[in-house]
Amino acid sequence: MTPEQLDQLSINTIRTLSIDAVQQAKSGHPGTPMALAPLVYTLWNRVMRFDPVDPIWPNRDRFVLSNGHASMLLWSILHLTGTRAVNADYERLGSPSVSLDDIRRFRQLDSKAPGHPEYHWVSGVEATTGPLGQGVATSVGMAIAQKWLADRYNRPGFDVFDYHVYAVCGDGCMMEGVASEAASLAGHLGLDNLCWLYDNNHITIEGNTRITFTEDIAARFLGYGWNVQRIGDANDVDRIEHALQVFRQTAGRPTFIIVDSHIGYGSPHKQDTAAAHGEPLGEEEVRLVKRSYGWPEDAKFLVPDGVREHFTAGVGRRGAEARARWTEVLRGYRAEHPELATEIDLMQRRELPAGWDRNLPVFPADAKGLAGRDASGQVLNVLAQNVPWFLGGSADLAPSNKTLLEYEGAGDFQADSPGGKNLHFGIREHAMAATVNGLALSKVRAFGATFFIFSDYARPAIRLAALMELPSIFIFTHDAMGDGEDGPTHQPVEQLVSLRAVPGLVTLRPGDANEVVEAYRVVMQMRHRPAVLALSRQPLPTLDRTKYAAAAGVARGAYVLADAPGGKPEVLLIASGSELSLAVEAHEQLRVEGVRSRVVSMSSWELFDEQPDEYRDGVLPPEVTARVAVEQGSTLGWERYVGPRGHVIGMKTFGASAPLKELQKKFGFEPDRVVAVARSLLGGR
Ligand SMILES: Cc1ncc(C[n+]2csc(CCOP(=O)(O)OP(=O)(O)O)c2C)c(N)n1
Ligand SMILES: [Mg+2]
Repeated sequence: MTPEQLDQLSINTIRTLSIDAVQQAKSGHPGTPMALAPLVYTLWNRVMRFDPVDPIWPNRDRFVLSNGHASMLLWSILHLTGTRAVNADYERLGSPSVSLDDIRRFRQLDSKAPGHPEYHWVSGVEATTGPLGQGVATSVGMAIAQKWLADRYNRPGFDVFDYHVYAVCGDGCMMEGVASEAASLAGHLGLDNLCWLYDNNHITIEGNTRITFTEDIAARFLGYGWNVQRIGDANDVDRIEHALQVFRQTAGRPTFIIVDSHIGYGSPHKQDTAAAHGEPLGEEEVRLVKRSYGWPEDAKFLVPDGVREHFTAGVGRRGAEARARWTEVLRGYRAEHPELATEIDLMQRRELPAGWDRNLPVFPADAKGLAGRDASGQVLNVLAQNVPWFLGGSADLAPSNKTLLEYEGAGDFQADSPGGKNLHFGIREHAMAATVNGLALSKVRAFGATFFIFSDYARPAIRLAALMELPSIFIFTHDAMGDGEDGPTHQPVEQLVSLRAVPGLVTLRPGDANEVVEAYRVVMQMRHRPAVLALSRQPLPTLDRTKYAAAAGVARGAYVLADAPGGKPEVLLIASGSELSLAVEAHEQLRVEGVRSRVVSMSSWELFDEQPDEYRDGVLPPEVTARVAVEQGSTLGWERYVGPRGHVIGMKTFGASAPLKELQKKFGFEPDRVVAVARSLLGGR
């Protein structure tokens, strides 16, 4: 066979595997894999530095399939390249990442060929995609990470990090706002290591894009400051290879390649129609398509002889050589720069360096107190110095969120200063959150910040962080009604409970400055789950820890802060965040009045729920049914802790625009109210 014939055979193998898998599953998206097989083939087999034997080799090129519905492209390529599996402990297993059997069981329970690409489930998947736009936005974080890593770790003669980031996307991704934010940011930052390949097929689910999407997308990306190229024929592999070469030679700006393609390529009745997007072609049409490819019409899941070998000779050989060279480079690097090499090792395993928590502040008791955001700012500035690869920024609210890293040398991340640790996301919360995920996927420890109310704008990526089991950190200040006069547009109500509903995500709403420190201590040690920190805008009294229990209890989600004599309470006061000191005040008042109350500081439901029964029953004794929860957020869900005889002081409406004091009065967040509720639960005592 000629090399051209082998190319074609490999491309048609991707196509027919995709077609057969969708047909067998009776669901999925055949049309786009049929159209993009030549693109993905060329990128992987001719260009990418990826070693199938070690899909987590740190300097590999990254590939993100942002149009995740075309997942069969990825399953085909991971299978044909012989990509190996890796487990959660980063051990290379040697077994295939995606077997032919997995492809036969596309979209079935436990198959390594699920409906959409899932990081952490299938080795070789760089990011979970499916919610359109998220993949491309995440790729911007990966590109930022590469720039930062190169700046910190590369040394003359030692290019430890010089990889590229590729993302394939479709009309859907390009219509989503998150992609626009991310493209704007990438253009501003001049990320010339980033290449998006846009499948310009003019088709989405409802039909031709003439009904929805008619902008001049080339002009749009030129406006963002990207280099724009166009490939007029998605089947022209040489042209594709050339465009990718131009990308690698382009300095100072990201590359956007528009690829004109035909969805359902080769299907006599479905090519160029929405019918090719999201349903099986049908047995008869499958036969006709295979005929048009010159493929045996009745063969199913056929991988012809020579195809696997062709991938081994292409991406397999190139990847192995690149990794061997890199390993050699790292060997020399380890000798000359042992400390930096150790950092790279730790980072790859998501571990922390020795002394990561030294010099964390301890705040003395102070009735006037400190705002959660201010305590957080101090902690961040310590952590970022202790953990070199810990960085992040805010969506234009750093002065308010107190997330600025101000120590000498922290610096700003910009095109001409890629070693800076302060990221400036601009007013782009959607892209910020996805970018933080991209950084976390690159093993950089990253945080993003904004007001808690705008967590709604970051939510899709927060959800994906949880699904991907990434240690992304989301810092949200102005966590309740503390910004009183701004009014209900700025006052979160349902945000806490809705984030608590995200599986795997840890939310923490610390109640004073020392709890903020402990919250960060917990968060930093989480390797595989994201965290949300909800922090106050206004000062909160710093509790006297010689009188009350130590803030280290935060690690267990909830702990007994102040107790009744002999540890025998008759009423429980449970609170988080700004309401903690309120509960303490009520407790002191009740004590004077002879009522035995206990204050439980509950900053994290998730962490508390994970404690053994014994601990939980110790904190919330089942026999004590008089319970009051106080939190400036939706009351929804608190029943599980206060029980049927308890009472929740929380929000059932939006807030209002007024000074905080008046709002506290109006909505009942005052010690007297807590005392009154406690007493009424005790039968009016
Ligand atoms: C955020 C989001 N909204 C909607 C969907 C549902 N959806 C999946 S594919 C698709 C159409 C995508 O069109 P395009 O990107 O052009 O893909 P093509 O059909 O060309 O492969 C839609 C609306 C989704 N996956 N994510
Ligand atoms: Mg399309």
